[in-house]
This record gives sequence, C-alpha cells and structure tokens, in this order.
Amino acid sequence: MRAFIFDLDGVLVFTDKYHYLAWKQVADELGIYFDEIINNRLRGVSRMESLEIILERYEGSPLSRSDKEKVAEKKNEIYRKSLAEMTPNDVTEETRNTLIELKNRGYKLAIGSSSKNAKFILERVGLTQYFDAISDGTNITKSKPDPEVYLKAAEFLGEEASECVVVEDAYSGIDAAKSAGMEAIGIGDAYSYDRADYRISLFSELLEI
Ligand code: B16
Ligand code: MG
Repeated sequence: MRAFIFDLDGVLVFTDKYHYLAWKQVADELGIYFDEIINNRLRGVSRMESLEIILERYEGSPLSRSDKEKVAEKKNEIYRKSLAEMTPNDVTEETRNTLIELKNRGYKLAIGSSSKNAKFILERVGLTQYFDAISDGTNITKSKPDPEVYLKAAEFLGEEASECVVVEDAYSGIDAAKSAGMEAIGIGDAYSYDRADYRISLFSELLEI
C-alpha cells in the first residue's frame, strides 16, 4: 500500500450540520418537509442529486432545470457562509497528528471528495499542505458510487489503484472504492458496512492497519 485517499466530509471534517441548515432554509422557502433523517441520505451525494432527494417531497408546480440550478446555488451560498467561519480548530488534533504520522511513514495522501467546496474547506481548516493530490467535485462527471473520483485521485498521485486505500464514511463511497479496485476503510456511518475491508471507530486506528 502506497497511498491513502480520504473522503472529506464525515472523515476529516464534519460539515453535515452546515449542509443541513442550508438545505433546511431552501426547503422551508419551497414549503418542503425536510429533517435530519432525510439529511442523512445526502451523505456523499452530489449537490444536484441531493436536491433531487429533497424534491421527492415537493408538491408545487414542476421546477425547470434552471429553477433547480438556482435553488442549488442559493443553498451553496448559505452553506459557504458557514464554511467561511471554519478554522483549524474544526480539525481534531488526533486527525492532524495521524495525517502527519502517515506522511512521516512515507505514504502519499490524497483527497477524494464529491464536494465542489473541498479546496475551500481544506484551506479554511489548514489541511491543504498535507495532501499530494486533490480529486473533488470539480474534476468529476459522475459521483459516488461511481469510482471516478477515486480513480482520478490515484491518477493525480501517479499510483496504481491497487496501491491505494480509501477512507470513507458513506456507503456509496465504500462502493466507489471497491469499484475502483481499491481497499476500503469504513469509519463513522460506514463502520457498519460489511463491504469495507477494514472498519475503524477512531481516525488514529489508521496507524495500526
Ligand atoms: P458540495 P464528501 C460530499 O462530500 C458531502 O458528503 C455531501 O453531503 C455533499 O452533498 C457533496 O459533498 C457535495 O458538496 O455542495 O459542497 O459540492 O463526503 O464526498 O467529501
Ligand atoms: Mg463523506
């Protein structure tokens, strides 16, 4: 194993609540019921696919593609205001020290995130410098469970897929990693997913695998 590819939201940082508050605001404006249980279904899912899930409960007149894009853009503006408030304190010492130790051991590190805001988040929390490559929502055409985001991360690193291990919190991300021909480590929500090759409850357990 030569490289670790990390999902971002739910693995290195926890922006679920910001996604929730932003989607809640736009859902309320459209008169759509939305709660934290529905929000859980948005984990690892792209912005437009998230909107489609929220619109399952929409009872108004059909929205055009451009209406949907406006709603998604509005949500993103609200979400980015929360992201702008993030600081390095939003990453635990355990996470930061584990990344440093993995680098010291000679592994390459990459990000494999569905988010188009990944680079902004990494800058805000002071993590950018630990990564040799960033594959995110800006360089993919298909989101998880498609393997594209992870295959791109391996390509950016110059490594074979078989030499990479993915760390993920979403079931769809574990499926994406397996389709990419990579080993998958489940954490958080994905701790209970039996397709993961390893399951960890603490980020620092990566040092023991
Ligand atoms: P954005 P990940 C994902 O990030 C989030 O888990 C998911 O909830 C979000 O909808 C998606 O990014 C797109 O985010 O609106 O910022 O482009 O878990 O793949 O790092
Ligand atoms: Mg995630």
